[in-house]
Amino acid sequence: MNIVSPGFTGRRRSGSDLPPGQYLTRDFPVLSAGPTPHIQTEHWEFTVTTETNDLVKWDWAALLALPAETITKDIHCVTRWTKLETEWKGVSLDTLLADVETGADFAMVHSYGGYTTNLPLDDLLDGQAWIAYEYDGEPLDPEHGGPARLLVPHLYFWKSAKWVRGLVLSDTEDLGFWETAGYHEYGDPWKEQRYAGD
Ligand SMILES: Nc1nc2c(c(=O)[nH]1)N[C@H]1C(S)=C(S)[C@@H](COP(=O)(O)O)O[C@H]1N2
Ligand SMILES: [Mo]
Repeated sequence: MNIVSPGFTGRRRSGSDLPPGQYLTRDFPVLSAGPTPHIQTEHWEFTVTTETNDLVKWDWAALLALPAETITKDIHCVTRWTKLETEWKGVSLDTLLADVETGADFAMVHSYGGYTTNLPLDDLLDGQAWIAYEYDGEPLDPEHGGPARLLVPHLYFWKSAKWVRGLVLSDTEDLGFWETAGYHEYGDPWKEQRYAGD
């Protein structure tokens, strides 16, 4: 006897998976503030600059040589769509930052093309953030941030910088592209921190 009825084969999710003010989508919308940069992996590099101006760099081969994780997470865009259980492959920021000596509290994320976004360094650590280079088992599409993007799914998705090229660590908090334009400096979807002052 088949005791699994159609429609109940997956893990059941309830409405409480949805942060306030969000709706579910099955599509994967593309949201980019400018044109899609096309970065060849042979020219790609990721750099971390510390508050004392130390520089640590990885090229594409070095990134791929690091232990990768498969990550399944819900993502929440401030334009109100939420997509459940998106699957990524990438390298944890814990792995990348393990050998970086820093006492900084804040990170500015920089992308090819000039996009920036800011967040506390703690939000990049402890299994909360990755440099992702595969989506759904395929190399990440350029329009979704390929060859590699930041993935910080516990914050609104504008923090997940596409075409990521580096972090600048700092003792003081500066604001990134959307944060300067009036979006919240932190952006917790569960607290509905959409705009500055929320
Ligand atoms: N470099 C860069 N990263 C970016 C953006 C952008 O415009 N440029 N948009 C952000 C916003 S607002 C969202 S919702 C997500 C969208 O990612 P997607 O296009 O893969 O859905 O990327 C974020 N990262
Ligand atoms: Mo967004």
